[in-house]
Amino acid sequence: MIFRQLYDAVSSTYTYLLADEQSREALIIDPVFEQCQRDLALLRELDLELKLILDTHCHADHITAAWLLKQKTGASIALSAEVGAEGVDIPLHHADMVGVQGVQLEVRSTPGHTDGCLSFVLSDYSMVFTGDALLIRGCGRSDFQQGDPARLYRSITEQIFSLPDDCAIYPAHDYNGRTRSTVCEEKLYNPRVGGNANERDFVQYMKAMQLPHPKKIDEALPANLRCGRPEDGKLPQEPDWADIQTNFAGIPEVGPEWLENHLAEVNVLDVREVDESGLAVADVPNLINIPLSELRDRVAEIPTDKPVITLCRSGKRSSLALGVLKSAGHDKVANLRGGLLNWQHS
Ligand SMILES: N[C@@H](CCC(=O)N[C@@H](CS)C(=O)NCC(=O)O)C(=O)O
Ligand SMILES: [Fe+2]
Repeated sequence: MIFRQLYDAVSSTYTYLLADEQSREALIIDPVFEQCQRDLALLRELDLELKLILDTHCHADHITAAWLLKQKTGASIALSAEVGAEGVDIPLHHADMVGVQGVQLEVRSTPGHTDGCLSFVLSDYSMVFTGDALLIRGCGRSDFQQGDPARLYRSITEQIFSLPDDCAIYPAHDYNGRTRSTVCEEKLYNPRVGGNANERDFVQYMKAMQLPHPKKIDEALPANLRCGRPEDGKLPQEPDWADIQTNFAGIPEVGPEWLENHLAEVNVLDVREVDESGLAVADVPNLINIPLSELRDRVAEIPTDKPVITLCRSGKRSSLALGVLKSAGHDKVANLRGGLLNWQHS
């Protein structure tokens, strides 16, 4: 199985990508709206087809990318039926099996943080995605959104601690950079529910906690009840001056075909050194040659009348030039994917 744990630093959310090596079908758990492009880039680069989008619950601290990813890929959205959200394709219930070809998850109802919290257990019981029911050495709060500490205690002890000791725990958040735990570890060391804690100990602990409400709660809850569809139903704005694909490294790129067809509308910045021979770019209008090593000092020479496409031999160095251009105030910039090696200019 292909497995990736992705992180959104703004909301401290983990997003998980699971896919089958043979069928190339993928599912994603708890995607974040603002990270949609990142997730699409990874799917593209790993040659995977997104078929299923799951949320562990109706999040209070960030907006899900479920709707947005569905618009981009056609994948189905699965969420607890309990949430009653609009736009769900597969309403989930306790004990359901859900997944894609080669990756199946058992659905376990684990309420207490919210009513509709689910944990997803990989069919071989090697991994569990606990959402906010159980966090690493912590757990989701139970002071709003139908939170109920006694219910949460039972969810954790009955539905998660009943899994094999070596089952790996992957939560929806970690606020300290911890990435995974195991059932055994949390049974022993979770400071709220581990060791010999009983339900009463746990409930008293949870009731004594005082946390500020999540900063984005007023925006996130209504949006997540629409699976992340914006109120106006419009897709977020993307650059319209070029056919840009941002890769998983975060670099905005255009393909050689797009460049060939739009040469008159852009300035082309070749950042190769003067002594580099071969791969000449003849007859390119608006061509500027500034070696990367001189770019910081000479960036003012680049006209600001048009977007800038950067290039070099392989398209690697030229991607670094984008940052220099942006710092100098150029906002429409992109790299030529694969560089001159990938461009047969005619
Ligand atoms: N500072 C964060 C707080 C987020 C928060 O409250 N997270 C919930 C999950 S939706 C939680 O249960 N946190 C547990 C904790 O902070 O111990 C924010 O403003 O978004
Ligand atoms: Fe949550």
